Amino acid sequence: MIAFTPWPAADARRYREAGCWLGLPLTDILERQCIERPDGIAILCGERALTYRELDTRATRLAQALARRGVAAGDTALVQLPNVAEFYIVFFALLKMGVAPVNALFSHQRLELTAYAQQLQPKLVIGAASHALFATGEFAQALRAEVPGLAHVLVLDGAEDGLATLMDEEGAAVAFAPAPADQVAFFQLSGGSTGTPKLIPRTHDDYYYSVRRSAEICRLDPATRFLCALPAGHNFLLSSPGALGVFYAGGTVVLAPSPEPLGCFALVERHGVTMAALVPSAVVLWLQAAAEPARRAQLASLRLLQVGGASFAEALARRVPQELGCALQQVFGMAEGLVNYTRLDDPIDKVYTTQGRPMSEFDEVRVVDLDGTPVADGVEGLLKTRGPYTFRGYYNAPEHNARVIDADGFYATGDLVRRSADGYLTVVGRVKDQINRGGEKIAAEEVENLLLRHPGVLHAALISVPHPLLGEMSCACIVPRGGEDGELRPPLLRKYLREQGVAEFKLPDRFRMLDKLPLTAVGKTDKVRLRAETTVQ
Ligand code: J2J
Repeated sequence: MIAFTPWPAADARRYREAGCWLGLPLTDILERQCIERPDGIAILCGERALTYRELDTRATRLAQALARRGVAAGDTALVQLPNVAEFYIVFFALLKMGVAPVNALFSHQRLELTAYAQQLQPKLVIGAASHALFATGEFAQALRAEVPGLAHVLVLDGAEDGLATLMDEEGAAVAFAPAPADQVAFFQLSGGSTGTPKLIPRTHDDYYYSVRRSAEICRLDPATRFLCALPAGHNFLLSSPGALGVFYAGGTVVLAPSPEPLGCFALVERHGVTMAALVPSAVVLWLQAAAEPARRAQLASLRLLQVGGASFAEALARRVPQELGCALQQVFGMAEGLVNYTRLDDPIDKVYTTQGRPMSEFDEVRVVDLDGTPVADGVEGLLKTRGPYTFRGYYNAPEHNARVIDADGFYATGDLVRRSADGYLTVVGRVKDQINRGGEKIAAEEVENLLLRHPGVLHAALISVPHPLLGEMSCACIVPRGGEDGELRPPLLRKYLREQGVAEFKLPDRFRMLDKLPLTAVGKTDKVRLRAETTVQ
């Protein structure tokens, strides 16, 4: 079994007795639909439609093919797939056999995937030939050096050892079972604020609860047609209520490669999409596109737009119902657990001005000052939380866990919020060293460490600066080692970072050369001052 920090026994008992934890694996979601509506359409992907039965059959076949090759319960897998039906087939296949995957984002590159592989030591890697990393066998070969136990690399649409072959393989049936419900089902990705990307173990029990509760809050039913236009593996799109919530309700997931409005609007019209989930920067693009009446008309079936992942300006929120013709729901969540929703019957001003309240009555929220003392309602403070679907520790990261999980098991989210008397949260900022670039999270330290490897860089600090569309973008403040250096021109620095294999969205949008970095009293880089002094056009 995979090691993780469990909930204390008393809490676990409470969550079970209250019916939060049912003792069922996530694969129950699929099994239910195979009985209730096997011919219902689970997934629409390009020209392909997959019924629940087909989804289940393909997942089972893949699981058997993998089991015949020695992949077994307790193993882990590193998966990187774009928004295609195979994402869910693979996910369920692995869960069925007790193999815990981590779903890397498609935008991730060599550095991120290698970091995940080093931590998880996967038996199996699944990628797509449409990604440069898996277009040739080179990266797979390099991974094998890092991961001695890596036995199989499967590439979707690849030349050999294709995933498709395995999903179609006939052979002797092999017995397998999901991990026990109170054990790790899979790993979520942390947005991160440290040098190394962290992994979040999620159990069947805790994740399934968040999925059911989310589906209930969003009133999903078999008629729901959900547009998944952000990365399918992201917690928002998987569980808030995301595709798993939609499958739980017997609805249909419509896959889109990106939130780009023209493609999405066509899918909404073609498939009668009723619900979509977006980050704020994508909403801006949708609003622009919908200004044209013919385009707006394409959205006629859309009833609910969920917006989350980054701060959503009230002025934009107010435009959604009017200009897109659907209800708005704000979602403030995190892969570590806690998810807040505005409710569908909330007074409209709450929907415009808050990021909702916790989904569960068992979510515990503390808003505290820098000393950890609770602040009064309405006063800005740090958000800490624990509950039936909030993790108790990152995978294999005791030192970091000691910093972010307190003695009572509360997770310090790093978000600055205000809580109203009725429990609604408004996100006002953050204390974690992270840049939220249109919903994509960048751990400043990770990029700083890469910059510091450059021979011409003495000091580096990555900060956020405002961006009209993304909300924030990143600016690297650099102290050169030896005065003006042609090697430090932005295109060269970006090239340098790219060559190190980091995801494109982490490349600094701006660079600023400084003689020295401002320091705080304790000698750390004073990022507050740095941000205040940095103006970008
Ligand atoms: C401001 N900041 C927000 C919001 C997340 C649902 C929705 C989003 C995520 C997600 C998720 C925000 N307003 N509405 O997992 O299930 C910032 C906060 C938070 C961090 C978490 C879900 N919604 N944020 O975004 O793990 O800073 O999850 O702590 O990617 O995003 O990022 P992530």
